[in-house]
Amino acid sequence: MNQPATPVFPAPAGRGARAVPRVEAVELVRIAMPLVAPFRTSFGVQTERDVLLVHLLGDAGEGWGECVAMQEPGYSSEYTEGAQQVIEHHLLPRILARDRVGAAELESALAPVRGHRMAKAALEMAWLDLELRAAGRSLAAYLGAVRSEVDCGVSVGIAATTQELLETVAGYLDQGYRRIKLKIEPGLDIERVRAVREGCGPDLLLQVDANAAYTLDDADHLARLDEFNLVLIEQPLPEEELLGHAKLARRLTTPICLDESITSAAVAAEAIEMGACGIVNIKPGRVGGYLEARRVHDVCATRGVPVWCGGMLETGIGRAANLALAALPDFTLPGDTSASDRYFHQDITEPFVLENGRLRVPTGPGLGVEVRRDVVDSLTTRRTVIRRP
Ligand code: OSB
Ligand code: MG
Repeated sequence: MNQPATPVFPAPAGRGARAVPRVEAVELVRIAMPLVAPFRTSFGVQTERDVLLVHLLGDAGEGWGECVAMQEPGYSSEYTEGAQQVIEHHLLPRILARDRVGAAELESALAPVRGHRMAKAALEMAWLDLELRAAGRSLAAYLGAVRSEVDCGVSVGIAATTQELLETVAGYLDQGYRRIKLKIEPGLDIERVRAVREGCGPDLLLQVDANAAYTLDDADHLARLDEFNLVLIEQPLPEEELLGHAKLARRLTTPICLDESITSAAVAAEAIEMGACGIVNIKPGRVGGYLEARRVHDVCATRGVPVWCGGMLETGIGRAANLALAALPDFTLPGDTSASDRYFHQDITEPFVLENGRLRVPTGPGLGVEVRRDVVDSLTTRRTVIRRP
């Protein structure tokens, strides 16, 4: 930890041909993980995560990755079954046709396939884990982490009643979460936010996430949120509407943070230049992987735009990697990196436990977590093995 950030991405080991492990087979494991409570957003209700895991079996050990796509294409156009299809039929064939492909070479190898960033990111995560484990190096050190623990917030779904929302928020604050994010949608916004602000006091770090549920015609309505001194409003308008966000930003005092819209470092640079956002939520799956996420971080840091680490209801695998990323210098706001028990009764790695409102950044080789194979097996709904041709 506390290593200087590396300016470019070197091969993790860099000593001879053995530095890059050879992948002999890829196991795609689909698991069904029940959530501790239904999670309602403006795009739907989730009661269970349908997760695609990528397990690499190499000549020098194993590697695990997690695909953050949801079962339904409601957050973005990607979804679990589609990601599995594109991984099996379009992405893996391009990699397994080669002898040894390093994690840093994946992006160029997969560039002929447009989009499908969550699918690509899942492979990159597994490749980084495999390679960094073999090299005895942590993902946090590789990415340039500067802290050993990160401040945690929690994303609170749309509740059935205001009373229920207040109880849920109070429970999270008791656990020590340092920031509350409320999911909102038209009609369940102003009064919900008012109730939480009045119930929790002026010092609570409070923000909202609309998941693209509004239009620019709602500008006057959204300006009513300004009186609540929110840290930010996340993704009020549809993904493609960068100019719309820039226009909206001029009508609000609450800073706009983009999530869905930020699909790459290049888009982040454009959005910032247009004035579409003053804060960026970084999700590695959404931008195609941890290396691109690091570039988004760098683009924002250079332009004085704070970032925070978003979440996609990840298992311990993706959570471990997100914590490594959140340890980079420009992650100055608490993220949606909550403890395992906020999502699942039983995680598939050692659980992440909140300590004084923070989670520890894993320091072990690779992602730094051990996958509990017995738990994975007990949750498995489908298993596909792809061997090199
Ligand atoms: O928009 O940030 C979002 C969960 C699934 C899909 C999109 C989002 C979210 C969350 C929860 O807000 C983040 C988390 O706790 O993992
Ligand atoms: Mg969001």
